[in-house]
Amino acid sequence: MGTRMQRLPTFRSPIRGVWFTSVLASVLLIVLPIVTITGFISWAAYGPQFGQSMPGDVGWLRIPSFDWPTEPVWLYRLTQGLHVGLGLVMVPIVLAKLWSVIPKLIETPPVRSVAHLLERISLLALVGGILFEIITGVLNIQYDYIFGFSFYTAHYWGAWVFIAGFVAHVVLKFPTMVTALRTRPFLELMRIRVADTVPDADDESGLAATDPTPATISRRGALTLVGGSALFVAVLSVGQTTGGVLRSTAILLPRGRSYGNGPNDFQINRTAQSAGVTDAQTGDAWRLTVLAGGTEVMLSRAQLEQMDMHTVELPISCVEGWSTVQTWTGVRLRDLAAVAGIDAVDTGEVRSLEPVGSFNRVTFGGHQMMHPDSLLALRVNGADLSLDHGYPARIMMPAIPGVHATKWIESVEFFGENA
Ligand SMILES: Nc1nc2c(c(=O)[nH]1)N[C@H]1C(S)=C(S)[C@@H](COP(=O)(O)O)O[C@H]1N2
Ligand SMILES: [Mo]
Repeated sequence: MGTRMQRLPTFRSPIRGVWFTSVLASVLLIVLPIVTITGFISWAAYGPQFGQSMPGDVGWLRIPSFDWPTEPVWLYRLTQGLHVGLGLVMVPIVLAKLWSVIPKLIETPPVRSVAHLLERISLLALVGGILFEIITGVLNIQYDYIFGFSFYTAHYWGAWVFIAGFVAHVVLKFPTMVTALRTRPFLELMRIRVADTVPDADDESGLAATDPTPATISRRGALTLVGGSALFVAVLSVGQTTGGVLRSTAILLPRGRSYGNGPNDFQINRTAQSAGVTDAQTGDAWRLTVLAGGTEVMLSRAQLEQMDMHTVELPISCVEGWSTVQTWTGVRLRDLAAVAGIDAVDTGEVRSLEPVGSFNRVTFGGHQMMHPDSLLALRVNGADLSLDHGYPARIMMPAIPGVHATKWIESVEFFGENA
């Protein structure tokens, strides 16, 4: 007993223990892989094979690239909604889990053996990694690029640090978690009232308070509090996807709170003015340049309006977590390919009038360019696009990340065999 660490008063809650930690761990064991995998999916959706994922050069930590599908149209809306949404919802659970293991995190002596040192390093990667990912992720959806470094690069490498810590931790602790949940019946522990709440007698995890104070909350109360906080975060975020009256309640993802009017009343990511796109460029003098091989065709907006019009409902699914479904009308990109005299398209590149920025040009796969719902959109909800939503023309394609729905299109180029 002599070397037994004396616990600080804050670590004397009787609900602490391997069961409480394991319940939280079992939730995170499901949520964290979903958040992680959907994050990498987002990286893949940007098109690493076209050199436009961020970060671009990731060495051997590159996940296999594949053609990002066009179906279902809500695919990116789902994966990125899960990434940002669950990423926010898990925050109270992560904090509760950290609270429950604090005695372990600051245990003394900090290192007892080589095995223990490795475990400590994995914990550092795990805790440091997840906090870093949460902080950078939340800052990115809250503010415009406030980092002194690339958010994408930091968030990508931070994810790998987290994964290393997470995998090591799961390997080391999974049996403990399973045993804790198996040997202690969930409902029985949930039924214990505040007055009867004491640490489990047989808790050898080092997590339980050795010198507990009288309980001020039951295990059920604490888990309800954590679950309620997670639910509260979910309620505060859902307006980013539903729109309508809930829009003003979505206070956790407030980046770019600017909206258009009438049929154009939905979130504007970046206004024409801030993108440096002028009235002169988008006025009567505007021409769309369609390129394929040696062919170059210039089309005015009036000429585009003479072509076959198609109307389709498609979402804008922003990487920052908001999304909105609108009804778009315009010319099919495949019809533009035909105008330029090409029918077998390998890839295509669209370019914006916007002079700078990481996505003033985007490359798409042939399957995306030639999809019947892939449009050079001229109108939204029956009205002309507003300048801020991309007038005179923007890209709308099924299942793409919102960032690729390029506004103020200047040219569309097709690459393929007969081009
Ligand atoms: N030229 C250009 N196109 C752009 C952007 C931009 O900044 N410049 N932002 C993109 C991003 S990140 C999103 S989410 C959508 C948002 O479209 P909206 O502003 O019409 O809602 O446009 C995309 N197209
Ligand atoms: Mo976006």
